[in-house]
Amino acid sequence: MSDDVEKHYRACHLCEAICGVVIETKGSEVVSIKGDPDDPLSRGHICPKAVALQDIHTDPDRLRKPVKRIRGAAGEYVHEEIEWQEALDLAAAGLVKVIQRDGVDAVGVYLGNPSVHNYGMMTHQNALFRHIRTRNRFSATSVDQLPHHLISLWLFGHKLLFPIPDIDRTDYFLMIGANPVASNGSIWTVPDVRKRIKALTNRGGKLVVIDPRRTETAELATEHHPVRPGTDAALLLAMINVLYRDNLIRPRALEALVDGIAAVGTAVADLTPEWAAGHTGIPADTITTLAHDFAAADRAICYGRMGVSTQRFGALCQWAIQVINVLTGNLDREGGSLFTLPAVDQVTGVSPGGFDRHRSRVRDLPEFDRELPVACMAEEITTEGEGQIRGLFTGAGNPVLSTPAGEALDEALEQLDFMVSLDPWINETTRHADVILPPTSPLEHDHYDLAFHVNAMRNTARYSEAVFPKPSHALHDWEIFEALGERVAAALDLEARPSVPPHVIIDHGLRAGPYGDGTDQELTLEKLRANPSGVDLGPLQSQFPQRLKTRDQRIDIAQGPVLADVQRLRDQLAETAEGYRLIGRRHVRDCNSWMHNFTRLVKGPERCTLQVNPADAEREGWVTGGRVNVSSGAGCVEAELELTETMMPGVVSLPHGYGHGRAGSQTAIANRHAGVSCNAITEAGYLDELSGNAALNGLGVSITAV
Ligand SMILES: Nc1nc2c(c(=O)[nH]1)N[C@H]1C(S)=C(S)[C@@H](COP(=O)(O)OP(=O)(O)OC[C@H]3O[C@@H](n4cnc5c(=O)[nH]c(N)nc54)[C@H](O)[C@@H]3O)O[C@H]1N2
Ligand SMILES: Nc1nc2c(c(=O)[nH]1)N[C@H]1C(S)=C(S)[C@@H](COP(=O)(O)OP(=O)(O)OC[C@H]3O[C@@H](n4cnc5c(=O)[nH]c(N)nc54)[C@H](O)[C@@H]3O)O[C@H]1N2
Ligand code: SF4
Ligand SMILES: [Mo]
Repeated sequence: MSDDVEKHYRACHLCEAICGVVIETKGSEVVSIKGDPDDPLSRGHICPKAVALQDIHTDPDRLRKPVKRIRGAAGEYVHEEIEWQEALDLAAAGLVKVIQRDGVDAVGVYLGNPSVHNYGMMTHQNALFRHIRTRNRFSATSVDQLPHHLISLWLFGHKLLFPIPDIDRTDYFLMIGANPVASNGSIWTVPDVRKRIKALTNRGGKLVVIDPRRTETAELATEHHPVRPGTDAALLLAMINVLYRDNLIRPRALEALVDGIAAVGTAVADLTPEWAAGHTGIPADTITTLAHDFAAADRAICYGRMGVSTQRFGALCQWAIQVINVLTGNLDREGGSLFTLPAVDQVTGVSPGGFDRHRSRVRDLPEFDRELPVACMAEEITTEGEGQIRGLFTGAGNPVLSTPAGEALDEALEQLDFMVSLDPWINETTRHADVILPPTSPLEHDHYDLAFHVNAMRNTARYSEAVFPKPSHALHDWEIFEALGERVAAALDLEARPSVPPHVIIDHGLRAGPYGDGTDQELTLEKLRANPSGVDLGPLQSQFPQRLKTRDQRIDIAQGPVLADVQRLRDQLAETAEGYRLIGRRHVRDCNSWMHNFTRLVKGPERCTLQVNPADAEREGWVTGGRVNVSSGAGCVEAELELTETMMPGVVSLPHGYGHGRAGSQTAIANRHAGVSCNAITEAGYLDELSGNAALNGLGVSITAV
């Protein structure tokens, strides 16, 4: 390694914005991390989290070698370093023992969010999982975007066909339950969203935000309407009602492609703005105006994210959002929402997904894409009987903090016969593992955004070389999958297929893709290597009907299961709601549960506070800094109060991803900023019953002063 300052072009993989960065290094040190102005997508933008690329790499708590769990002197569990051979043998043997005794379904698998930010985990997970075809697969999808996948499958024929907001060319943007100014965008890769929002409002366009909290995004909006958590489906269906009632159905070019328009009109005929106003807290004339303004805009976008996905009517909301886009002719249209055409095209490469082909053993919840809702993972571990989970593999996930009723899961993990985790840290989840296999740091492996080019507001492609060489005696995530797969296959007498490294798969994907061999661009890995800031493939374009993957290349909006769910909405909204409604919150300097171990990201005022509206506080006698117990059917946490006008009365907000400081976890800084886990009070039984997605927002909680 030379001692000169070297420049490396790389993607920041920490969130979906996938910003291009320029990293300067000297020897083995990072000297600086800056935005890459030549990146055609991010145009130089970065957020305060980009420095974590360095902090992850240098964190002394990050495991450099595998560890196994043993009993310490006082009988407590401790993790001790072991060599790779021993670790891989132990991990494979532990899984094999469970399979040989109880069958493959006795092995559970949970994959967390960073597994889609790390392309080697995507390309190589099947090197292991093809030998463990368990029904008990789980992932962060069912505490997140499951409703988006389900609705994309039903309407467009593929789980990855997401309509992407074309913010740069729109006139009217209706944003529901999303806070991209803090999250940097989700299922919408949109680096520098603040600048793009300002450009929209500067050119006279509108941004209308529907959110129980006046968020950082709402502050930039032309309108903000607070909504009672969990009631957005009523708002959206009432808007659709107005479109029919006032003769505003105008599908434009979609007219020839869409079925079910009359049936949808019938289904919403009694769902008036007056009905919705009573549930949502948004006045009926405002709902009417929202529908009229949307229909009147030349180019409009309806988009909704976490807030309307992880709630009781997640799938119904995501359906209604796309139906509004369809009925007003704003889908597959510039300035509306469009599908991407990524250079490595997963829509043609991976399965479209499927729903309800089997169900969970204990609670009878439907699978999606061969995964069960993670809200039922704990009970599948603790309930005896055939198919009970006895061994668990977790990769890049922290379900103890990130899934509902996390404390019950925390206890359940102790009941397993064997657990192995693929993870760089000993945290709230991995502390239960018998063996932890730590991969190389992000700067030690190459990178291609297999997942997020699929969701990007512009078609680009970029490949980043590793910044630092792989240390000797270290393995990449994909190599660990492969090494485990070989061992499991050998023990079970199965065939382990030889594989090629992830970058070779990308090269094949590029050549076979829409800008590959025989096209003007002739994209190859070589060409991306020569353009480390990325290659621009142009703005999103209309692609109907050829991009649709439905059998008849048409869109049927009258989906039976969704229309049937409207009755559940009527029934459940009619139930009286007690207590305060709990919602979450994201801060620009965190990322789920795993960015609290870096001083630069956690410094400043305490962030794990319960935000409440001052009017509620006055009535209850609460003050900022006071402490309260927040409880639900799942449990109780003690939190510090923060009074803020930004909260809707009757609603309280607690961020997720906290609750550190548990015995055995080795994240020194996070443990000093422990906070409490929001998912200690979310309930495993509180679900979007249509999709199986967890309803993390909208739960009724009671609050008492400590
Ligand atoms: N800084 C930071 N960035 C992140 C992450 C992070 O943890 N920190 N996580 C990343 C991940 S994994 C994801 S999935 C994305 C999420 O990206 P976003 O969805 O944009 O982010 P959230 O902050 O979860 O926004 C959800 C919004 O919904 C609101 N909300 C809650 N309940 C309701 C409701 O019932 N109705 C309505 N209309 N709104 C509601 C909340 O107040 C919140 O403003 O962010 C990603 N980016
Ligand atoms: N109440 C509530 N709960 C929520 C949410 C909410 O808004 N409210 N948001 C939900 C959402 S959107 C999501 S996506 C989930 C996230 O849920 P999870 O994915 O389960 O949790 P993370 O906190 O993202 O944990 C990531 C784990 O991956 C590890 N890791 C990081 N990088 C790598 C890598 O390159 N390789 C490997 N092998 N491991 C790595 C980290 O050490 C950490 O253990 O949480 C969900 N939970
Ligand atoms: S917005 Fe921040 S965390 Fe997200 S990719 Fe860009 S620099 Fe990284
Ligand atoms: Mo997420």
